[in-house]
Amino acid sequence: MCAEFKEFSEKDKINPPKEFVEKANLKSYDEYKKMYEDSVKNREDFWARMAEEKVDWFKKWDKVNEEDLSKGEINWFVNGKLNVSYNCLDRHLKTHRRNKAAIIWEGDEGESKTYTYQQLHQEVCKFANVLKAQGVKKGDRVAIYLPMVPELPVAMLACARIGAIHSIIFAGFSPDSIKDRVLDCEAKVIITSDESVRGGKIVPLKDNVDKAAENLDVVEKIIVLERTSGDINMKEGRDVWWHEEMKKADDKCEPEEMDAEDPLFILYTSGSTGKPKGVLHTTGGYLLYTQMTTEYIFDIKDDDVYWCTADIGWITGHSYIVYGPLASGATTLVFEGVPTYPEPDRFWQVVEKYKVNIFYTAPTALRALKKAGDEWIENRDLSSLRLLGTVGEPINPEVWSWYHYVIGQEKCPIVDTWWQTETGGILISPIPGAIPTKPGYATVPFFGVEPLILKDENNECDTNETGFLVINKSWPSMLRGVYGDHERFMNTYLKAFPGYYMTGDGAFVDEDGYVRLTGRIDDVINVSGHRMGTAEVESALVEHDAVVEAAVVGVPHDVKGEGIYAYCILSEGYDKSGDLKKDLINHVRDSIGPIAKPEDIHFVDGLPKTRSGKIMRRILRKVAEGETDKSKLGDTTTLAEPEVVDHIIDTKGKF
Ligand code: 7RM
Repeated sequence: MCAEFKEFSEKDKINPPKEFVEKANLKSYDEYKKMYEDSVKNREDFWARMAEEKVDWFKKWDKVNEEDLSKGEINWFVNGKLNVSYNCLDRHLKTHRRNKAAIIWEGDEGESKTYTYQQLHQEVCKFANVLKAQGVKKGDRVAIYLPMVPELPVAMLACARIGAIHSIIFAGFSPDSIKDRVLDCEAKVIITSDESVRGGKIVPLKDNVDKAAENLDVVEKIIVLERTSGDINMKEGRDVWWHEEMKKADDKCEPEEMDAEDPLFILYTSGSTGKPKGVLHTTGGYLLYTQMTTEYIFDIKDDDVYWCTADIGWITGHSYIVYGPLASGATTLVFEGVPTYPEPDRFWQVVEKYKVNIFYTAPTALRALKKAGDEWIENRDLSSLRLLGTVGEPINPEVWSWYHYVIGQEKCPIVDTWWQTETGGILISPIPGAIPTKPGYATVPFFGVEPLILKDENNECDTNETGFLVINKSWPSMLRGVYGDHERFMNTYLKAFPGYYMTGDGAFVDEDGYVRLTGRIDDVINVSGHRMGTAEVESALVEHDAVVEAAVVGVPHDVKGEGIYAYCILSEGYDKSGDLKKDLINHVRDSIGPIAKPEDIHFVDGLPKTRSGKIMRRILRKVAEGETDKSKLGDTTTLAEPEVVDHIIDTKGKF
């Protein structure tokens, strides 16, 4: 059963509904344009004005911006002093927001809890004192491996309060992935819970941390939150209970005076090569930019309930569940569950329960829910919704139309927000109320952001011509580096196009000046909106004794967007079999986490390589998609052994 609606073509422009425009922050394209032009022409004045208006500073900056991208040096609000937790909490206590809900928590089984700004402030101050008592000092790294519970934002804000740098590890990651991250940033404390509950399933978080922390000298303390009361080991002298330490903690804790460029957090993200990189974000610019984008793009009003369905373990949760909304004084919903448990109407039931006004999710969730059928929506009251958002991957126009008609009832603008872990906040998105939308288009740059589409180092693309999306100059929430690896920072982002930040995405600009993203141009696969590096999955495969060489590509998947397809060459003595396939798939899951699980493994005797030894993934991708016609695989003349291509086509679907 599917509601009748006109499917938009990609050329259609949809004006924001009148009722929305009336109350919107920005009401016309001209207003946007004027402000945008000012933001790029008078860059420093613009940001100075915003920083003064939006953020509370202990001491004002000496200079707005100082940078040299050729050296990877980026400074915003030089010598300015502030504290992020002060801005997210304390300052609201002096206003009408003191008793407003800061966080509404909805548990996996429908339990719920609300924290007002005042209560949240108290919890954060207490936990900040717990951290201090465990020996955490300004500049120390704290790893956080928690489910989606209110204590997660409490832990983040407590770190920010005392100047510790948090590094959140998504609670779906394996012990090996935890270990890599904890070692890379040398975290001396890990915060976790006994177990997590998600979609009715229990995951042994503390066990995973125990495995990761075995023989890890850097880790001095593990703070354990009780979530399920499941059976776990507590190591004498190392492990302490969250609730016991909280009982002893004072609820007064002065916020540490931080420099605008002091690190706020490290978040690991996948790239085309090697292990995940520790993306480093700092204090002043990040806070200002996430707060401002929250206010303009989500257009939050004081009595709105705002819900971003991402996990806080990813950047979307950092910026748009915690820091942006709380700095704005909004009510932010933290949801522990999944879209389809116990039934595929879980999201809509939560929207109905809390009368959610602003709803921000990922195309992968929308595809799954659209597929489940509209009967799951028909009996739900979604009339509170005012604005819808999407993030994580390109949204196909059919899904966009469904979102617009079936979920938004034609009265909610859709903001398709493009950004990355590295950008800290949204760089390209419609401003609802001011920018007519177009299915599939992220549309226009946010204030102060100057995107360009390049053909090569010296040439820009023409209208409608796809090229490399780069950003001219920095913006306040740009990453400041790759933790502990300046060279990698330079090589990955700043060397390819000198003077510009390279995003790794392809895009074009159409005749309306609207940006449309076309996908990654590197070897990064986007699985359900999560980034997976091909190199990471390949190294997990070759870790297994049965595999000598592996090549991984992304294949289209109707729910996940892209799925992982792995070609493997087996070691001597191993036979191609269905059991071995299963073994390898499980091995990848155990070594990285469930999101990295390949859809299929294809055993081959050779891989298509150029004479210089580079794997031609283009060919592997096409064969994985089902192409059997050799003439449609493009140029294969540079291959060292062209016969390999026939072999790969012949063995598809077999062992
Ligand atoms: C926020 C986030 C970043 C990559 C990025 C893109 C893709 C994200 C969109 C999108 C098309 C969008 N951070 N991406 N948003 N592609 N339209 N609106 O997702 O670091 O995890 O991923 O995701 O390829 O480079 S991320």
